[in-house]
Amino acid sequence: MTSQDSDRDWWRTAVVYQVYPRSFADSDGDGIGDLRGLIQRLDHLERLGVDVVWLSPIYRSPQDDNGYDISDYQDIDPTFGTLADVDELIAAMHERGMRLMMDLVVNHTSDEHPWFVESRSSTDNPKRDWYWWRPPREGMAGGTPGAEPNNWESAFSGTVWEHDEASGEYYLHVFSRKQPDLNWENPEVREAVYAMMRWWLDRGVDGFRMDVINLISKDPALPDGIVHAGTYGDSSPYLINGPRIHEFLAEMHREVMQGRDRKILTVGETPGATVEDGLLYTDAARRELDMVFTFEHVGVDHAQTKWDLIPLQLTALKAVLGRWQVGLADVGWNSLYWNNHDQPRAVSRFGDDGAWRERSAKLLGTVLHLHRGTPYVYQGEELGMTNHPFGSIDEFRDIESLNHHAQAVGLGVDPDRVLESLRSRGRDNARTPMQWDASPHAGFTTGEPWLPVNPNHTEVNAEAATADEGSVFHHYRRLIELRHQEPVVALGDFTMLLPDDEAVYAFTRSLDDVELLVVANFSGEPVGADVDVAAWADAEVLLDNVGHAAAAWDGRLEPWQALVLRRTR
Ligand code: TEU
Repeated sequence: MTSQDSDRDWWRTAVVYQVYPRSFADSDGDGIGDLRGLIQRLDHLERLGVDVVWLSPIYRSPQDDNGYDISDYQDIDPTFGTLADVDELIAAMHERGMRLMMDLVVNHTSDEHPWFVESRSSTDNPKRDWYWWRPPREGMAGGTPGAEPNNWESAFSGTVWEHDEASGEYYLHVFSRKQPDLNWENPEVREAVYAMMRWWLDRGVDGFRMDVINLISKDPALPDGIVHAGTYGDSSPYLINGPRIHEFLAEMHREVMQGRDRKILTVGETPGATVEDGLLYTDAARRELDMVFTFEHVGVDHAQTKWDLIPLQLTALKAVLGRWQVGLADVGWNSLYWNNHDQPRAVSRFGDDGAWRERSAKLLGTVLHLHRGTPYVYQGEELGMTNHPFGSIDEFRDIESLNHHAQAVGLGVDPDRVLESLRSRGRDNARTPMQWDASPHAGFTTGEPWLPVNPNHTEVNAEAATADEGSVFHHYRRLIELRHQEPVVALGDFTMLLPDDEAVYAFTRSLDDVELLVVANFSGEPVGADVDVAAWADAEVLLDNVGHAAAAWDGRLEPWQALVLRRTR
C-alpha cells in the first residue's frame, strides 16, 4: 500500500458526528443555532475524538423542512451565517484534524429555487423539464379531487402532486409541496448538480451525506401504485432504487469525486434499500458510494407506518443488523447509527431513559461502535439525551408531525392516540436544543429557543458529563479511542452469537490473532449469557459500563450491562 493509498483509507477507522445546526449552538441570541455557535463548540467534538462532522443543511432555504428545502446551493442561509463562516469552520476543523461532510439535498429543491421559479414560469421554459410536470388525469379537470396524475402519497402526508393554476399542470413533490423533485433524466440537471458539488469540494469540504439519494431515479411513466390500504398507492417500486440509480451514482462519482487529490467521503441515505442494494451501492469496485444508511433496523418497531407503534423485539433488531454485517462483510461497507435528526432519541427507543438512562446509553454506544462499519454519533447522543416530554400538538414544529396530525385527526383517529405516536416517533424529539449546561436554556441560546429545551438539562448536559469520568460522554470517548487504537474494532470479522436470545446481544470480532467478545444485556433484569464463558476466562476486560466488572467474567450480566472482552489466540 502506498502512502497515498493509506491516506485514502483513513475513513475506515473514522467516527462521524452529526450536527443539526439549528439545534446545536446559537451565537447571536435569535434562538436558532448557527455556524459561529458550532465554531465556538468545536472543543467539545475534539475532546470526544470524532474524525468527521456531518453538517445538516445550512444553505439558503425558506426552512419549510428546516433547510432540506434549498433555494440556493451556493450560499448560506442568513439564519446560520455566511460563506465566510463556512470557510472559517473548514479551516478550524482541518486545524484540529477533523473533516467536514456537507449534507447534499438533490432529490428536490425548494419551490423558491430559481430553477423551479423558471420551470414554473411557462410550459415552454427551457427549465420546464428540470422537474416532473404532468397534466391532470385524463378526462378530469385540474385541481379537482382525484385529478392528480397518479395515486402516490407524499412522505409528509397527502398527495405528491401540487396543482399549478397558471399552467393547469401538476408538479411532483415526494416530500412537502415546497420541495419539488428534480428530474434526473435531464442531463442538464445532473451537470448542474455536479458543478455545484465540485464548487464545494474546491472550497475545502471533504465529503457529502446524500439525502434520499436512492430516490433520484424514477420510472418516468410514474404509474399508479397498488393500494394496500386507505386512499394512496405504493410508489416505492417506481421511486426507490429506480431504473437508472446506479448509472447516475457512477456518473456522479466520475464527474465529481474521481481524480481529486484527496479521498472524498460519501454516504447515501437510502430508505428502502435491501442488503443486496447496499452491496451494489458500496462495492468499492463499482465506484458509487462509500456507505449507505439502511432503514431496516429503525423499522423493526414500526407496523404499517412509523406512526403505528409496536414493541421492540431484540431478536428482530439483531436479525437485521446481523444480516447487514454478513452481507457487507467482504465487499461494501456499513454505516452504523441508532438515531439522527429524523429518528427518536436512541436511549428512549432502544434503552431505558428512566432508571437506567446512563447505563443503557453506554450499552447502546458499546454495541453499535463494536460493529464493523462507520459509527455515527448524533448530537447529544454522547450525553444520553432523551426524547422530549411533549405536551400538546402546539409544542411540535416539524412539518411531518404537523401534517400527519392534521391528516389522521381529519380521518377520525383519536387525537390522543395520534399525540402518543408523535411523542414516541416525532422528529422534534431529536431536534430539541443541545444541552450544554444546567442554565435556563441549557447554554444553547441567550434568547428564546425555537424548540423547547428538555427539562432534564439540569442533570443531562455536556458540562456535567465532561467533568464526570464515569459519564456517557467519557464512555463514548473511550469507544472512539478504542476504534482508533485496536484495528480489530474497525476491520475485524463479525460473528453474531445467540440470535434467538431476547435479552442478550452478543457477538465476536476477530482480526489475525486478536478476538473480541461483546455481550450486552438489553433488559432491566440480571441475566446469564449462554456463551462459552470458560474460553474467555483469561480475557482482558477492555470496556464495561457498570464500573466494577470482575477480572474474570462469570457469564452473568447486570441490568443493561455491556462488556467488551479481548483475548489473543
Ligand atoms: O429523510 C428522508 C426519509 O426517508 C425519512 O427519514 C423522512 O425524514 C421521514 O422521517 C419519513 O418518515 C431525509 C432527511 O433526513 C429529512 O430530514 C428530510 O425531511 C427529507 O429527507 C426530505 O429532504
